[in-house]
Amino acid sequence: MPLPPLTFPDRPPLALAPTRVMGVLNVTPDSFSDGGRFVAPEAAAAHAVAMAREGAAVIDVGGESTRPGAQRVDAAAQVARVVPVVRAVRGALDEAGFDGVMLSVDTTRAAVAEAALDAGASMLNDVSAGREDENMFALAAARGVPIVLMHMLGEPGTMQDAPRYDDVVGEVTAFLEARAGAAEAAGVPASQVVIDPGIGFGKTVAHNLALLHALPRFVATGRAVLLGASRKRFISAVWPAAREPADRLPGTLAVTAWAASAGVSLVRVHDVAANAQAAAVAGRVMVGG
Ligand code: HH2
Repeated sequence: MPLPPLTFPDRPPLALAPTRVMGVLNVTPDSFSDGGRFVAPEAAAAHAVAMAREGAAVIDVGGESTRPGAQRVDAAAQVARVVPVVRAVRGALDEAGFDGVMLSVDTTRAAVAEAALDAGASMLNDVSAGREDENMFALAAARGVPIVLMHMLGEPGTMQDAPRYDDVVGEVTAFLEARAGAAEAAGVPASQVVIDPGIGFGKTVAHNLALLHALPRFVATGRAVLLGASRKRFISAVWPAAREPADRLPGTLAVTAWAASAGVSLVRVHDVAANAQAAAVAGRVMVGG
């Protein structure tokens, strides 16, 4: 039975349970996993509809890769990539009866976010948590849309150069609480703020595993939590045979099942059908019925 559409009601974020799936749609030439495959709006729209059929509640469209060492993409180039795709995807989803599936835009630039909202997006995903563009929170507040705030140590270009923490879970929690507070101070309701520990963003394998272990602590903050672990490199550190991103689905599913048991609201993934099934079964096992 399909889950009802994802909503961000004006009540405690934990009302987002059970865990929903956000499907990744990168319109970039260089993303680590799906780079170059969905740049054309028609290809992007077909893939988005397929992900909606597979159970995605949100489709996350991004025009800038944030993989370690990636080159930055300016706002105008992101708008040129993202806007035609958002428009085509929104139209195709509505036509296929998936008007309840949300589109989010993965950007740190308010100009890109605003253009995407105008084209049919209804959620923001900011991996800089509002630090790169001070207009991001005001935009989320003015448009009444949810915003994901992610932790990153440093910048994509250099973030994997020997990241250091004294207490990774404590520091990431404190950062996210401070950024969520800044968003609220700018007028974003608490129910519209989603926090994300930022797996792989300025973290060693040990840091990533500690953060994943601590997912219940992030959920216990009372905020909605998003997790992006799909096909990421720490999986191949645990299981070296999973060398390429496409080899890492079983490890991804293990994390998704754990995240669903821990009460995470959204998992951002490349393989929607498999992750939706894993999240649904783990969630039902967790509640015992
Ligand atoms: N991870 C990536 C991109 N955006 N956003 C959030 N909120 N959380 C994440 O963990 C996250 C994210 C990296 O994955 P991907 O989009 O597949 O790759 P690339 O950055 O190379 O486009």
